[in-house]
Amino acid sequence: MTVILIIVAVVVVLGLIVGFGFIAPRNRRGSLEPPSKHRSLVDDRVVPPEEAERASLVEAEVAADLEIRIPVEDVVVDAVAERPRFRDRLGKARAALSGAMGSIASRSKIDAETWDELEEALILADVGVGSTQDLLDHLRARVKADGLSNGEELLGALKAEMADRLSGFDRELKLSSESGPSVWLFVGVNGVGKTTTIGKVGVREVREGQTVLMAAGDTFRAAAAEQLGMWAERAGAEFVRGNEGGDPSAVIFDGVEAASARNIDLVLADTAGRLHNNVNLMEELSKVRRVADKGAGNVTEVLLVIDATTGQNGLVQAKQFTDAVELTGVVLTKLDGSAKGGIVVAIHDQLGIPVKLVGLGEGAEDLVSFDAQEFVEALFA
Ligand SMILES: Nc1nc2c(ncn2[C@@H]2O[C@H](COP(=O)(O)OP(=O)(O)O)[C@@H](O)[C@H]2O)c(=O)[nH]1
Ligand SMILES: [Mg+2]
Repeated sequence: MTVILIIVAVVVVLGLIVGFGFIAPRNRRGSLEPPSKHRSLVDDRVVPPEEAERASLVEAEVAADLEIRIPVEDVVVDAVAERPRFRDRLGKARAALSGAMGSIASRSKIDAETWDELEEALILADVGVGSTQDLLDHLRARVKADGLSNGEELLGALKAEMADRLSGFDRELKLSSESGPSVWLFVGVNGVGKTTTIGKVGVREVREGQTVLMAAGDTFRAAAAEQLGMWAERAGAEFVRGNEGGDPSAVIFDGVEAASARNIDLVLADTAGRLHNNVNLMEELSKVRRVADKGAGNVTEVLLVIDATTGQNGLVQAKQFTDAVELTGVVLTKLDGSAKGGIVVAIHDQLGIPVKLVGLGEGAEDLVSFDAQEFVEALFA
């Protein structure tokens, strides 16, 4: 009896040891999971205590397990609606043009009045005086050469000419082929939609398999960094911020270094549209551009964000920014609003820079790559 009891006791003890042996490593792996989807990677000098503590936790975790895991499968926006199409969102722009265009289309001959009406419609559609004159000169030549004789043919030629002026641009967003993270810098005046666009781009790039870090280079207000932090969380991107009023170049430099140390593919850098002191915004931006390229990263895109509803004013701003930083493309936001759309033609014509992305709303999905043909069709159809 005693022998049987001893055997049973030994079996139970062995069973416990074996069972524990299996469970323990599983627990250890579990403890390597990120504490949160969203991690702050800045050093202690620039973050509040609880964030610094979280950052140091992350540092320890990263040191123990160098692979950064971004929880793409948990991204909230994964399950949301389809991408919008120009046609569905350009209703207001189309309405602005359709009255005049309908009247021109119904004309049985092309006379001085037809030309006046067309000129007025293009100016009202925000094409701008310079580009409108240019378009009209071209159309006059076409009418003569091709013997166009009525309003409908004239509109056909206008559509073709607009599409032609928008074609032949490289609208691809570039990633660096060299080692180190690619940096996409977003510039533009206050309120145009820089931070929102970075959020949308981040969501899109993470979904396409890139690892992304967002750097809060708009240090003008703490709320700006918080807004970007929320987008980083939503996208499943890393996030670096600095102190309110801090040096934007330093924040972006830190972001690039953090991304490089962690093998992150892409840094999306936000910038301010205004400044605390009297330092010239354009000087600040050209410094940001230089510094962003200095470390381990490569700046492959400098995108000017323009609010389409500001019409020709957007073009004036664009010229100032072009002088300060070499722009690689334009993001045209709020084309879903009261924008007239003609600004797209003016940007390509006057600046020679392609519109690469278009904002068609405030949501994560409301960002589309620009398609010239689709745009012209949506504007007139
Ligand atoms: N309708 C619409 N609103 C937008 C779009 N992009 C941004 N916004 C809104 O514009 C406002 C300013 O955007 P924000 O990203 O903070 O501008 P920032 O100051 O340039 O960073 C916010 O209310 C955004 O939701 C867009 O494409 N369409
Ligand atoms: Mg902002």
